[in-house]
Amino acid sequence: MKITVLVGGVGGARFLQGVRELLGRTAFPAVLGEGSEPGPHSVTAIVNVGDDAWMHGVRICPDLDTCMYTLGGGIDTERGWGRVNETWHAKEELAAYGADPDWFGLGDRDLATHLIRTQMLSAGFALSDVTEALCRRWDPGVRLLPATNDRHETHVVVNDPDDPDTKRAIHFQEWWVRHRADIPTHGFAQVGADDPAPAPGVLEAIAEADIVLLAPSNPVVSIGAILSVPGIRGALRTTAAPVVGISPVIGGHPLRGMADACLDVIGVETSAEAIGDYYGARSGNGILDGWLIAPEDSATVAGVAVRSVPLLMTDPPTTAQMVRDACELVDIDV
Ligand code: FO1
Repeated sequence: MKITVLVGGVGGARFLQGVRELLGRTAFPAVLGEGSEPGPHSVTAIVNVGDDAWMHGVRICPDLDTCMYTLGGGIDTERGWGRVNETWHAKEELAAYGADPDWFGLGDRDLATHLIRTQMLSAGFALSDVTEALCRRWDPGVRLLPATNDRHETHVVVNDPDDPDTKRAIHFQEWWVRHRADIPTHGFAQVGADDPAPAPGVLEAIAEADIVLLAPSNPVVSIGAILSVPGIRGALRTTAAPVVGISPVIGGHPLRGMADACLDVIGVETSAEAIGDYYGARSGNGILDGWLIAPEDSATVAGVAVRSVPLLMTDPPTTAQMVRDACELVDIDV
């Protein structure tokens, strides 16, 4: 069976743990760890790169790294990002030099990942090649594909903190980490390459899947940023595979992260129904066939089969049940 999952950061990584729990380690040679036997199934994660940023001269890919570290056992589970047993000496030394930004948590162990990635990118390797190389160490057991190899950063239009009468765009990381989304915000825009293309394998992973899942990630800056890569939305609308989304809210609230702040910016209510409508039905001009919502919520989405199941990802077996529920909803045997 082939499952393709669109994922962002923390929620997406947790969800992938459930997919791997259900289907086993994936047979892609590049991600097979020493001695791990290929299973009969394959799992491909199409990972958001809108959070990616250049900082202190290195390229940081938060969602790819969160998925890689989480599935590889290196994540700090408290923070949900970065490495466990981390130290912050480089960050402290950079701050001592007055180097900006001083608000971003650049960990010493994490820095090694960014140095390797930056060296490989500088040598001309594509981000998908870099990710495959890094995954040889971490052995996530699923294939991690960047949505695009091109620069396609999420920037945020805000009131200029120094001059409220003017607007300016800041990088998503500054909005998210420095300001905690707590400044007047007008919108999001993707910044980078003029014509970003899906990374190699992305469109095929959507077209050849038995089922495509939208992880319970941020609908705007994670799933939305993936959908903004030309070609991906069209591939979702035309694939023979059913497309099932998992609601990122429980009781009308996101578990963590600031999906509600992002949804407010684009004028979408933070509810399972409004997010389902935002994604829309494939029979309309949207991308969903199915929509899993939590028992605490209710939703009617025209043209979309809605089912209410527990959505709290407390551990991989529980999350695996959510994946089974998604498959059952669209009559896919797993
Ligand atoms: N999130 C924070 O809230 N504070 C940080 O200092 C921070 C540093 C950081 C470093 C590397 C990395 O891969 C992720 C990091 N994140 C941090 C998370 C990052 O902002 C993600 O983009 C968000 O969590 C959204 O997925």
